[in-house]
Amino acid sequence: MSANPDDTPTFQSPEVNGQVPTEAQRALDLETRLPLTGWQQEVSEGLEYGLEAADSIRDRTIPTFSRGELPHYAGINTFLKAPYLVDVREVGKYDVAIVGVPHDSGTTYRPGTRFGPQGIRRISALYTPYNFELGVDLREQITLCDVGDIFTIPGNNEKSFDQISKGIAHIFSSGAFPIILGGDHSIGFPTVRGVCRHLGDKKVGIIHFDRHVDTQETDLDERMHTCPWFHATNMANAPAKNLVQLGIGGWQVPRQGVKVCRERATNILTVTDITEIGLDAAVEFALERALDGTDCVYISFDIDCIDAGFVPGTGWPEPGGLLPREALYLLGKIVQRAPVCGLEVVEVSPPYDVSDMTALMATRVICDTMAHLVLSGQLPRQEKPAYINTEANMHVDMAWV
Ligand SMILES: [Mn+2]
Repeated sequence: MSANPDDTPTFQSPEVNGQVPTEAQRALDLETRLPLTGWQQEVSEGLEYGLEAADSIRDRTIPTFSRGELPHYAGINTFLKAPYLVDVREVGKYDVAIVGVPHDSGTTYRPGTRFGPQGIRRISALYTPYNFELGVDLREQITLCDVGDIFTIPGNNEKSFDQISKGIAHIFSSGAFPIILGGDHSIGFPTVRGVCRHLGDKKVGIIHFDRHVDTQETDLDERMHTCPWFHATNMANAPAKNLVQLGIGGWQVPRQGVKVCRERATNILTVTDITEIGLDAAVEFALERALDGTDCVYISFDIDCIDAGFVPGTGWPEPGGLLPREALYLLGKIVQRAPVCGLEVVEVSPPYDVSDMTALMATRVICDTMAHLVLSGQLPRQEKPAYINTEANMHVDMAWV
């Protein structure tokens, strides 16, 4: 081998059976194994309900009225253009249910997350149901519905919390995997309360991606978006020792919340911790602690865990957060190895967004989670997970005034 004259390192690709064993090569192979049944059904329904195209259209899979994925800029935007489920009593027939929680009365600085569900649904129209590297096609592999939004009560956190807990309990107990589009982070308490109502004596660990601890009892005299984990970890089904907080740090962490983290011994990693111990070690840290004595894991993903430069459309942007690919790597590895019982993505505020990029990041988090649930065999649902108790216990949380 002759030396490179200008000292530029030369890349030598290792070959196995004449092929370069890259992720890209693997992805090319994986695609051949995916069926096209769902796509063919979408085409035939499109032609039936949307009429065959005008005579000049050569591609005869195209209907006159757009009735599916294509074109991406057309149509009525549910999440990923999934069917809108009018009768929520039917939700248990689906593997995954998307639900919006348009609530921002818990916001203490920039409002606007009440438009989060709409913003996420709108930009989700950009996505296909297929991911190249993962070799997953959601249209072919799971059933997905969008149940629309919870009827929240503007200006009243407590009444909204009661609505949210009732709605999430309904979806969770049906067996459909709940994916919640926030909304500010105050909804983290009532969403987890909805799950806990149907856990019986089982327990849930919470993995919380955020720049903020969100553990103080009250903020501005109410249970605001800085407070969900104080109240969630008061429930016996959601012990504080199983709360894992990833990406915490900066100039917006209230000292009264820090005191609660110390007292309750929650499990915190800063961005520096994560980058210094490495992403795989951070995944081990999270799984070990969230799964210690619990039966399932709930993921609460605050979009502001990612560096503010990537997610300007949020309530309390804080520079110095995770890079998108770091956050997606952590999330993917965690979902692959934990029994996940639900996901919420919160703090997307479209009025402050730029080019829909914050809402797009939320869409990415949701689609990646679904794909990793497929790859780990958690979806499609074979049967209702054993940690779900059909009976509702309405007394999982203590009275609070
Ligand atoms: Mn936050």
